[in-house]
Amino acid sequence: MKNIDSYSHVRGESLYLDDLPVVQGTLYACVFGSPVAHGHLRSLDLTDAQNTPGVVRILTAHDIPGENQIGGIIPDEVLLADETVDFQGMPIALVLAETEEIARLAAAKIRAEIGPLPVVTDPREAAVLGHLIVPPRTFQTGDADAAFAHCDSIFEGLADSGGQEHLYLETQGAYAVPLENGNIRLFSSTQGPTAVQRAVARVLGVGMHKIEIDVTRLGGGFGGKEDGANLWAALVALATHCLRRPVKYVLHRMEDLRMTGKRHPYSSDFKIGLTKDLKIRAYTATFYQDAGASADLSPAVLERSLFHANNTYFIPNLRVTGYSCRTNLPSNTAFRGFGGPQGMFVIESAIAKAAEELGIRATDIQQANLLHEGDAFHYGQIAEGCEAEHCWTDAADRYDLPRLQREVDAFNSGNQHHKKGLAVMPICFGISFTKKWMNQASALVHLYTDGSIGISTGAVEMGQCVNTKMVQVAARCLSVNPARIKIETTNTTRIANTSPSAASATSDLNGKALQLACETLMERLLTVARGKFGPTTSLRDEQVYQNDTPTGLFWNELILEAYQQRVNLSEHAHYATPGIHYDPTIEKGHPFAYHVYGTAIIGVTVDCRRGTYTVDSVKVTHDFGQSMNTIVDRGQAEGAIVQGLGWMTMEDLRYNTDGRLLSNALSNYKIPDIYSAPKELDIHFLETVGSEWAIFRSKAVGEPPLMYGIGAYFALRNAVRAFNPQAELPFDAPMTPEKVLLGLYARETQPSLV
Ligand code: LUZ
Ligand code: MOS
Repeated sequence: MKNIDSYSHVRGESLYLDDLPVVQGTLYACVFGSPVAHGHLRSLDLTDAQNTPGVVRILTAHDIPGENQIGGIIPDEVLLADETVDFQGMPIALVLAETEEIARLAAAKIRAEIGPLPVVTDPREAAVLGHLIVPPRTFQTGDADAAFAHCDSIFEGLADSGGQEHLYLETQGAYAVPLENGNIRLFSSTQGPTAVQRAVARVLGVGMHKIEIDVTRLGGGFGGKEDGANLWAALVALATHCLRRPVKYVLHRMEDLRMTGKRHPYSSDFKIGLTKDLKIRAYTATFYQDAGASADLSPAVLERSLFHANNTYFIPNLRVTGYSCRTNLPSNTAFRGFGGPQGMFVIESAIAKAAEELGIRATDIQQANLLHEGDAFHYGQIAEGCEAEHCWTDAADRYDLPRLQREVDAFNSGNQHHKKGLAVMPICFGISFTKKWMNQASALVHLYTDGSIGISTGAVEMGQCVNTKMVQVAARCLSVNPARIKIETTNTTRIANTSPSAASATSDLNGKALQLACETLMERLLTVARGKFGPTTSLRDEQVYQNDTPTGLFWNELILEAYQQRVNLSEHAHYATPGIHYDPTIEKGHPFAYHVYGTAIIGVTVDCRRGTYTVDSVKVTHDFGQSMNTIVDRGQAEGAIVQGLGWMTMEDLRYNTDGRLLSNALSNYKIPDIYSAPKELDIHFLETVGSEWAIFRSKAVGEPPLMYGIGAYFALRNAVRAFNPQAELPFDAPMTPEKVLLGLYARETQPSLV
């Protein structure tokens, strides 16, 4: 089944936040953000801004009736700065005007007097100063220190990975409309409608029941709108509360780039110990996470880095520690992979370092250490339905890895100015929110008397086609034509207490809830049908069957019959993932419903005169389980791979030491376009049974394939080393063409340049 939105997308008729018709009297908001990254807010001069014709009001922290606080995990994030400013762009005041242009013009006229404080932009520096968001956490198994003594070789090093801008096509925004009795209806571009509802209620000092959040769809989220949407929604809601007028704010791209948090940059230390037969006997790592100015989701992101520190390898003695470091940058936040990719980059760096020093291929170490069925992860969970080796061998055989390696070697001996590199990237990603309580969802189904169907779930459509999958679930469970089904907007009055659409788990959680609701309705309908035709009656393809004989009683008539018998034709169902648990006091448990596995082989070619490169091919064997929609799942995998490649190769997020974003526009922050996408992208759907905790055994797909992109970093490294075997390259992603060029000529030509 194709994306149910494709028709309206292509015609430009799909409604995003900025397409919603605005109500008469709507005001437009614009934030005045801090011009400096850290300081005491002494005074504000609003006079010129206030005197601008068309400006209705300017709000500051003093106008907040409830709590000036939107921090989710830790209350360390004010809505509007009051005493200090903690990052450049931090909202200080909100201008409300008759037009968007006037609001922006007036915001530019605000002056703030700010007493400077020291600016920290480096997580290791923050750690030394003791600026931690939460106390450090350590996950361990076995005894790494003792095990190093029994290793035949030990390698240590540093591995840094950069941040990443979400670059959702649709920027952040919200639109609040006042209702009667102080109630507010709020349209938000959010992955987490309930998170927005909670933040707004808190800031306004009202009950959550007075705030209704409605979401049609998002033009992308990628994690940036899991918590990141709360701020903008709370700002417009505050304005609507104060002025009793509708208020809208959709960020301009450059505002969004400057003021919103991104993927967390990490700086890490590692130490890896191997035996002669290349088994990883011991591994330790310390992660310094750049959390930015407030906690946001950083501790949870760090937790996932610790969970995925072993990637897909069995390591009997492992100790990993994570520091979440407070810096003066916009608060970094969820981003597809949620810390997993950062943790995996470090172990892959450690393996690459070991391979380089031992003069062997990294694949020899990778393959020797793959997880097997029944192995314990360092957090105690046992690998069940483990497809790590299955994926590896399928990819190696299917794409003939030895031949690919020979071809690269042959090319490199025959070419001086171009070098090829190859890397294999196996992945393993745990599916479930690592906070147990977040693993729940609900769904509401109405069967209307004409046989049409309305479904609501807590899932937010953000381009991942979850709505298509929800229609598939309902159509399959009710055995009806999908054309009968309308999927409603995601709305907190229909579906309360939603978890954000995140963690790759949206289809699983909401799909299972929807399945339960449909199954209950089906039982009720069958009871009606059996009353007519006896106990062997069934319902399929919109018709009632007696044994295997069609009865001629169709769906529409059955629904009407049920209605006339006063049967309840609506059902609300709730699903909570069974079997998961975790004890943070010992850092052990069974946090994930299941794991997703896969292996990618990545090939690149470097132009050794320019440092530029192309990704020639990405060849993948991926464990989708029993995919319920191969078109959608392939699209998710392709998109994630290209996004992962971007993070590892070209997306160079830079702040200066004053905390100012230098890569502040699409002219200086480059993401992959069609020319930098792999020339060849093969994805093989491995045949597996899937997991019973996945909806229809169709495994979660949103995040896991992003981590294949990590392979591109190591493929490039191999190509550079083919040209310059002496190059001592730091593990410092992204591998931009500039870094490639410096690596190609490290040592050899540097003296002659001086
Ligand atoms: N969000 C979250 C996530 O709140 N918890 C998670 O474990 C998670 N994992 C991946 C992506 N988003
Ligand atoms: Mo996410 S990183 O919002 O699944």
